Amino acid sequence: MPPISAVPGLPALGWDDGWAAALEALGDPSVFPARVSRVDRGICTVMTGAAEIRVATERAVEVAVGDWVGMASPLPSAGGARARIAAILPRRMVLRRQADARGGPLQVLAANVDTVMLCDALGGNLSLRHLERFLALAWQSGATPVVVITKCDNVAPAMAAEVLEVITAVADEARVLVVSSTSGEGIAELAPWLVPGRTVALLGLSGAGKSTLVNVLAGAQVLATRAVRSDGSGRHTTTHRQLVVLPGGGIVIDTPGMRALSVSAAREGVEHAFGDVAIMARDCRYADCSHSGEPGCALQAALRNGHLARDRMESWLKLRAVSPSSALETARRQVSERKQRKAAKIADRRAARTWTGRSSAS
Ligand SMILES: Nc1nc2c(ncn2[C@@H]2O[C@H](COP(=O)(O)OP(=O)(O)OP(=O)(O)O)[C@@H](O)[C@H]2O)c(=O)[nH]1
Ligand SMILES: [Mg+2]
Ligand SMILES: [Zn+2]
Repeated sequence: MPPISAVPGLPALGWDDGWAAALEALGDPSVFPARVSRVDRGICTVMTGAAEIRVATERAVEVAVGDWVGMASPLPSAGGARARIAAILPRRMVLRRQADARGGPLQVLAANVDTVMLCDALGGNLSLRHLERFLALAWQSGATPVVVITKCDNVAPAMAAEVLEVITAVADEARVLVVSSTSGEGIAELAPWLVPGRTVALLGLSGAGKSTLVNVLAGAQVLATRAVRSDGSGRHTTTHRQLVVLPGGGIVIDTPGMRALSVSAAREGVEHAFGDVAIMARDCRYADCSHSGEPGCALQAALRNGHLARDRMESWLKLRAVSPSSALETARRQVSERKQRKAAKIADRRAARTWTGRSSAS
């Protein structure tokens, strides 16, 4: 296999004035910048713009693929080999997920990502539920999600069009594209996100075709790929996250296919992915409605009159249940509840007054 990326120069890696200022703020002019392209246990690969070097990592500093780091100058005689990570520049964003559904520790997937491409394969194990969770993860991170339905050569065009329609409805504001790495169909439509200096992370189940897509974009076999099993499930071919600089500009991060889909979905992220359900829930009589049988529950009403599918409501509830309920979140909710109660009281009083007014007038 050829090297992952030719020496690309700092701007092609996403270096800009903001990062330069962050580096300067470290106050050590001998420190030089590099971007982390791969992390392994105890060691990582960084790109300096002039070279790709392997450096040891200390357990205390948790670097992520996509991080910009300040490197302590090596001795000139060491030829870069002894360079060491002096600091991680403050991250603009992090993509994280919960390692398990019961709310385990948050795992950092990548840092400083502009776009998250959620890959799901046609003719494979494409699942709306998974997609919704990935969307929640992406919205929560602050990156722009784009849904990429892969392997469209696997199905008839009419089928692909139908899936596109359904997924577009689920994806809310996120763009949905249909591509094939085999036929090349739709690949050109990815161009708006693959621009010099911008970083795209590919996420999705194992076997979705993420690494194959990167190879097509890179125009070379830079990453290993492997056929899926007969049941359509992947073989977890990719085992580490890898940042690749594309020859045409643009930076992509390939990630290992996910197993556990539990997502650290901040409430905001969840509500973005389930916009319609969240909007319906605003009509519940009680602000803290659990939607499990309270009087005046808008979701239960929507279920009864067929405006909401039960499985969609259940996955929405499940996602909310795994949301980290931060103190801030709780406080915000309490304030909004108090406001609502106050508004209701005022409305009640006003209604009572109007009513008495009317009755005395008649
Ligand atoms: N028919 C068809 N097969 C594809 C396409 N893209 C990928 N594949 C095949 O799907 C299989 C899995 O592709 P990978 O790229 O390894 O999938 P991945 O998402 O990287 O999987 P993990 O690394 O396990 O997460 C391989 O056999 C690919 O050749 C496509 O557009 N059409
Ligand atoms: Mg892969
Ligand atoms: Zn309710």
